[in-house]
Amino acid sequence: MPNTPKSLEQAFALAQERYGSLGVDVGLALKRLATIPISLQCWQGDDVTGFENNTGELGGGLAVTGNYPGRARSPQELRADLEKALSLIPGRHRLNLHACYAETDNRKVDRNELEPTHFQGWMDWAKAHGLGLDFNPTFFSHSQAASGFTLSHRDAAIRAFWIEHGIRCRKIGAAFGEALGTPCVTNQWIPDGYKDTPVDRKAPRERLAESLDAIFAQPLDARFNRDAVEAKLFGIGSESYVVGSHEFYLGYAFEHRKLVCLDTGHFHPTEMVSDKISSVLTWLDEILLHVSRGVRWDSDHVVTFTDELQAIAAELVRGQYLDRVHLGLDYFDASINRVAAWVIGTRAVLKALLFALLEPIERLREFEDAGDYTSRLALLEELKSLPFGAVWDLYCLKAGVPVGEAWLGETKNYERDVLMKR
Ligand code: RNT
Ligand code: ZN
Repeated sequence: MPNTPKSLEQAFALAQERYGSLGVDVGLALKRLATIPISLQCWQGDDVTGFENNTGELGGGLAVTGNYPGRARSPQELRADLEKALSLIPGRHRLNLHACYAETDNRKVDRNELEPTHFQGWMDWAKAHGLGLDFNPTFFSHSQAASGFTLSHRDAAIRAFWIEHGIRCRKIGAAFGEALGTPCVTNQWIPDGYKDTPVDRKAPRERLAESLDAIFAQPLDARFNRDAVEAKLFGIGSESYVVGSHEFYLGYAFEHRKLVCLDTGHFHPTEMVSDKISSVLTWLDEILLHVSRGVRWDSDHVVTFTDELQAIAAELVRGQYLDRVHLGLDYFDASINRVAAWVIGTRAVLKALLFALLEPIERLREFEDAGDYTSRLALLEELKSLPFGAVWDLYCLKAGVPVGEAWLGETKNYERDVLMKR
C-alpha cells in the first residue's frame, strides 16, 4: 500500500486501537513527543572544521573519517544544510554550536577574545527559525592546545588562555539564552591527557579543578545559561590517561551543582549510559546527553535505532526525567551525505522516544512489583512487534515532514542541486 494520507490514517487508527487495548494513550504520547527538543550538532555538517581558517587539522584526539563531497564551508552553507535537515525532521529542535563556528568577518579573533557579537548571525538565524541554541567552548584544533593539554596544562599562561576562553563561552551561552528565551547548555569538554602511563595523575586533576573554579566563578542566570562538564575515557593520543575522567567530573558537578554530560561513546564498550541516567539523576538536578554510537570504540557513528538508544529513551520516559535531561547529538561521519546523517540520527532519537512513550508502563510495573518477571519479559518482547511504525508515520504526516523513506529523495535532490556544486 502506498503512503497516501488515507492509508496512513487507517493504519494509525488500527495501531491506536491495539495500543489502547494495553491502556496506552497514543494521542498523549504524540503530544509529549512534540515537546522534546533534540540539539543537532553543527559539527556534523563540516567535519568539525569551523570557520577559523586555521590549519584545518582536527585536534584533541578526535577523528573524522570519510571524504564524501559537499561539506559546508561557510556559515551560509552550514545554515542552508541545517535548514534542509530540519525540514525533514518532525518537531522543534535546537542547534548545538561550537566556539570555532564564530563569524568574525575574516578578522582574526582568538578564542580568548570571542564575544556574543561573533555569533550574532547564528542568533538571528536561530530566532528566525524558532530554534534554541546550545554552546561548546572549543579546547582543540588550536596552537595553544598542541601539547594535548589545556585547562590542566602545567604552564599557567596556557591555562589562563583557556580559562578566558571558557569564561567567554559561558557569557556567549547566556547571550544565546537571553536572546532566544530558552536556556543554553554550555558544555565544557577538554582533550587533556597522556598517550602513555603518567607518574602523576593527581596534579593535572588538581589544576583542572582550579581552572574550572575560575571559569565558573561568576554565577550566571540559570534562565539563560546552564553549565555542563563532559568526561571521556580516552582519545587518540590520550589512551592511557584522561584528566577529565567520569569520576572527576561527577564529583565536580555534584559539589558545584553543574550538569554532567554523558556521551554514550565515552565509556567502556560494555558500560551503558542507559543505566547511568537514574544513578546520576539521584544526585544531580539535570544532565546533558551526547547521543552518539560507538562502534568498537568512541567512533562517533551516526545514531541509529539500537537497543541502547531504546534503553536510554525508556529510562527518560519511565523515570519522568525528560524535563531534567538535555538531549544532544554528538557524531561526525564524513563518509555519507552529511544532511542525511543529521536526519537519520535525529529521527532515530525521536523514534526511540516515541517507542518509549508508547510503553504500557503501568502494566509492566505491576508485573515487576508482583514479582512476575515472566510476564514482564513476555510483554516487553511483544511490545517490539506492535504497530509502532504506523504511529510514527502519522506523526511525521501531521508535522508536515516526509513519511518513511520519502525524506531520502529530498536529500538526494539537495545533494544533486546544492552539495555536488560545492
Ligand atoms: C569529544 C566530545 C565532544 C566533541 C564535540 C565536538 O570526545 O565528545 O563532545 O565530540 O565537542
Ligand atoms: Zn561529546
